[in-house]
Amino acid sequence: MRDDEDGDGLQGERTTAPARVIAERRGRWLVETEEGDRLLLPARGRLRRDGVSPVVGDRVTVEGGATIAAVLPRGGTIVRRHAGREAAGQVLAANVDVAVLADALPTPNLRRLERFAALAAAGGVRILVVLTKADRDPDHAGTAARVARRLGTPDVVAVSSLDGTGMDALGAALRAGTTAVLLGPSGAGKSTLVNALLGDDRRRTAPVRATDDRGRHTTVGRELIVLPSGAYIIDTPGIREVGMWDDGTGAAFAEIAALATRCRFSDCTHDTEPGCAVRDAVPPERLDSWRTLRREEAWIDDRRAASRARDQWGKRIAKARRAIHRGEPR
Ligand SMILES: Nc1nc2c(ncn2[C@@H]2O[C@H](COP(=O)(O)OP(=O)(O)OP(=O)(O)O)[C@@H](O)[C@H]2O)c(=O)[nH]1
Ligand SMILES: [Mg+2]
Ligand SMILES: [Zn+2]
Repeated sequence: MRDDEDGDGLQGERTTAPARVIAERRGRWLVETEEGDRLLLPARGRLRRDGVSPVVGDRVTVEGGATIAAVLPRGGTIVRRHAGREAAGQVLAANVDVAVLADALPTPNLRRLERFAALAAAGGVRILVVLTKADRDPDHAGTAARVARRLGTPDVVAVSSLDGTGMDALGAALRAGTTAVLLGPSGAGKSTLVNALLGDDRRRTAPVRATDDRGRHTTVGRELIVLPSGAYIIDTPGIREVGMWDDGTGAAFAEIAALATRCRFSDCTHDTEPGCAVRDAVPPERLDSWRTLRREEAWIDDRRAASRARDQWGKRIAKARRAIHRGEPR
């Protein structure tokens, strides 16, 4: 904390204190102060207008114990394309050190994991793939190894909240002070995992549908939970589909970027060009995922650029109108 943010010494001024956002509840935010007090507070209108509404994980300053006055600069973020709005990003969680990508054994969805990995990379967040329900897959170690190879990361663990498989490895990855966010589809067992880490049944969980193994969207809001180890974990509602926002494929598919430097053409698309160093070295499904995500990133880049241009244009028109009103020469 900077000295000037500590209002304690300034008599007569309203005091400001640092706090962390735990959850959002109907336009208010549950924050925890450094003293461990929990307050449900509104945020200043300015914050919300400027598009920096607090999100779970944010570090904020609270003024007079009554309002969130500022959101401090964010570290790692998870940002997805807004599901309803045109060319808008939605910050799901802030100040995240590690994204725990949860997907259930015996058939984790590799494409979804690759997409979440790119989303995390875009926000500067490292990943830990957690394959849940290991008790349902006798070859969970083999599956984990396959996933690790495909995603090009050593950080894959198979866990079971039921029989305790892999829970030590997961616990060790969540050190005191670390903030993790759980990302994965409904029914993957995210909340069950949080309960197992907590050692109690605080988070509500529900059985998946027997017909198709899908979850019932049991968790409805994001919430930051303090684990006994001193790590923080953000439980989230299941997301099956998520749109890219910032570019993350460069980092999430680092092996492709590295190989591409040896392609004959610098703008090689690794498709049919001669002298391509990528095409035969990367599994076709992996290259396919990369292509899909790259295309999506390029598309959203265009949309964002167009939206910025429209904003600029709108501002110029508004300015010209004001000038006319005042009778100024144009
Ligand atoms: N066999 C087995 N079942 C599990 C395991 N972990 C969770 N489940 C079951 O999976 C179902 C869904 O678990 P939840 O924890 O509610 O799933 P979730 O990912 O939080 O789902 P949402 O909140 O809807 O996103 C429950 O019936 C759990 O008992 C596990 O390790 N093994
Ligand atoms: Mg849940
Ligand atoms: Zn190539």
